[in-house]
Order: sequence, then C-alpha cells, then structure tokens
Amino acid sequence: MALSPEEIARCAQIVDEAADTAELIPMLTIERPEMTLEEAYAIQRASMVRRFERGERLLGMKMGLTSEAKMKQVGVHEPIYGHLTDEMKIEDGGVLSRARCCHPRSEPELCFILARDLKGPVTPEEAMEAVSGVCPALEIIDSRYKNFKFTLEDVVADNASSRGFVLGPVTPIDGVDISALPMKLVVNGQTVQEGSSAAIYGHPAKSLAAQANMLARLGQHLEAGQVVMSGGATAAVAVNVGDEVQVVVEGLGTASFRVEA
Ligand code: 0L1
Ligand code: MG
Repeated sequence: MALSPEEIARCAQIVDEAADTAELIPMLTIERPEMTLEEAYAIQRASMVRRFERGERLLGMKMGLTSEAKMKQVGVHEPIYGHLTDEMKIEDGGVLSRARCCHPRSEPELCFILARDLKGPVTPEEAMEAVSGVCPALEIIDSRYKNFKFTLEDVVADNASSRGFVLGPVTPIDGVDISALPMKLVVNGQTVQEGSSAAIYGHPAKSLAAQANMLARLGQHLEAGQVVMSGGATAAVAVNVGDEVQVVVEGLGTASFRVEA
C-alpha cells in the first residue's frame, strides 16, 4: 500500500463530506495517481465507518458496473461494489431530494433479499441458496466527482457512486426464473431504457456470487436480512426535479420514486 493510513482517512473524509453536502470534488487520483484498487476499497470502508459513527445502519451492498452498457458508459472493464445504508433508502413511491445530490442518475436493477448469511467462495447456484426473495429496484447513482468522470479507483473510493435505492414488492425466489426478465426504465410515462436481467453480469446470480466472493477475499460476508443490488440492466439516465421514475420488471412488478427540489 502506497497511501499512508492518514491519507486513507483524509480521502475518506473528502468523499464522505462531498456525499453529505452534495459538493463536487476533483478526482482523488489527480493528487494520488499511485492509488491502488485495494486502497480505494480501504477509503470506501473508512468513509462508511464515518457514516456508521453518525448513526447510519448498513442495509446491504450494491454491485456496480455489471453490465456491458455500464462498463462502456464509464469506460472501465470490471465490476465493483459499494455499501448501502438506511440513509440511502427511499420507500417505493417516495421522494429523492435533488438538493442532496450532485448530478443524479437512475438505473433499473433487481435486488436480492438474503434469508441466510452468505459467505464466499460460492458459485452462483450456491449464492442463490441464501436468497429468499427478489424485487424490482431502482438505484440512484451520483458520483461526487466533477463531470461524473473518474478512474476505477476514484469511483470505488466514492462508494461506487451510491446515493439511493428503491425496492419494489418482494417475490419469493422459488419458482422465479430471473435469468432473462424484460426490464425497463420509465421516466414521466416514457420508456427511456429497455433491457433484460441477462445484462446484469450475464445472470443476476453471477453478480450476487461475485459480491460474496469479493467480500470473502477480505474475510467478510453478507448477512441474513441484508439486500444486494445486483447491478444496472441498462445504462443510467439523468433525473431532474419533477421527474417520476419507474422500473418495470416483467413478472416481478414495479418500483418508483419522484424527484423534488
Ligand atoms: O451502480 C453502478 O453500476 C454505478 C457504479 C459506479 C459508476 C457510475 O457512477 O456510473
Ligand atoms: Mg447500480
């Protein structure tokens, strides 16, 4: 590790304060070009500790950059993950406060609900044994970096751009084939993105297993009751004040939020 513990803590403070105040920051790697992916995750974890010290609770994890569309959109080549807290959760039909965001975008996802602890290494099939239900979901991503531009290390340090998430009705996982569900993102009644759950890392179960396996490398695991956002099925779309944003997943239902000032 090239960055000192003090520098990790300083970077965590920078990204945490930027997320808290919705103020744009320059990429951390401009001044720290030597930052490794491992250090970026250390910064992410340290920024989460700051949130937990303010009273936020961990609700689960999110996989990011799991689709070809997303990798292309941000110009990187491997999935990443971030943490989800109760401060980020928006009830289905609820409100995203634009004032709490820098430049929010939303994307349609599937979210898994875990009934059991999930420890990697696991195969996708083994990972699914820990799942009790799945729901249509919307993620709101909001990079704290200027112009939504970053390196892989920058975006990992910034908690994979997490800003919010909305969960729709939960369907028991037994008997649901999630391999290729048609999904769409609807804004103000217009379909703005269409895709398939197959675009989520080839299969959403692969994304869940990858999450468990990445955590396992750090000696960590997912816990019963946690949620795992599996990743966007399409490119993300900018959302603005007044927008009504909805995900529609064939066979699973819908979830929505609206954007207010
Ligand atoms: O959830 C995602 O796939 C986004 C990960 C971070 C990249 C971005 O901000 O677009
Ligand atoms: Mg996402």
